[in-house]
Amino acid sequence: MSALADLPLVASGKVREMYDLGERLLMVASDRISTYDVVHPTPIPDKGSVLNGLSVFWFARTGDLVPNHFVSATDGVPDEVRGRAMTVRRLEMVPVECVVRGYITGSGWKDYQATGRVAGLELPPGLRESDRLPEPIFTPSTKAEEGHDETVSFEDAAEIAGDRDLLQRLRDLSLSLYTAAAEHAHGCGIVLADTKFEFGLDAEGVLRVGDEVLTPDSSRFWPADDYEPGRGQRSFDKQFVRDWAAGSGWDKTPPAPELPQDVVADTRRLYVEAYERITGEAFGDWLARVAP
Ligand code: PZK
Repeated sequence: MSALADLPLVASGKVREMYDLGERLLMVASDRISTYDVVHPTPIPDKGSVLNGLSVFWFARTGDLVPNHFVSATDGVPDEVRGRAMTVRRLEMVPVECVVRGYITGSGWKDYQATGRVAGLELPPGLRESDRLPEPIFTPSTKAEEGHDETVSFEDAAEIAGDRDLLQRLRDLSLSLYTAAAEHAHGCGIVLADTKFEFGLDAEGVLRVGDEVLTPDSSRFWPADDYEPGRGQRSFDKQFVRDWAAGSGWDKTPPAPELPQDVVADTRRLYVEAYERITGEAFGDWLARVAP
């Protein structure tokens, strides 16, 4: 098996990396955590394995609904990153972020308060922060040059994708994936408030969902037993980090501070709990299943 250090790095994000395996790509999730878009110097042990395990679970569970890029969590994965990596098919990515919102929060709540609309879609009057929407909405966004993604209308996204029919298919696939996942998560005591997908075309022209899917880094997970509209909700995974950061005096600009060991331990426990509630599998069984 090749060592990670010998593989060409093709892309890196704040908390993950992608390597060239020739015909396939290797996606590696790290244990790094960010709050307010800034990465902390302290890792959360097992976070990468939880996120990768969740993506693998959802790819398997939704593969008959929407084809995806997943190939293997074992074959071609270097020993040193087993658990937190997968091999995937190469895709030609569509440069549109496919956001689905089932609840009104974050930038969607800001836009709604200012205009009564999100992504050009008129929403009913009188919604409270975190309210469930009458039905899930597709609110595409584009990678802004700097900083945050910018929400755009369906028509603007169609223009960016260069193909209105393609964007219609992306919307339908995104809504199907979100609806199936939100229903499953609800049965596990987790509200899947919103999520983001990225799609691409494979060598045969088949449209597939790529990236990571339905993880706490690409979605908002809320504990269902705390859910109460009219206020912001606690994050399932980052509540301890955000609570600690709020009381720490950190002004949310880089560099992010080291996290205390009790915050690390509590946060690790929440990630593992999210994995176990959603998959119904002991987290240790996932690691054993992919161990070299
Ligand atoms: C691809 N990214 C985002 C950035 C990451 C991921 N299947 C694919 N084929 C070709 N390109 C990509 C994918 C996927 N998924 C994804 N950029 C390119 C990205 C940084 C780190 F792990």
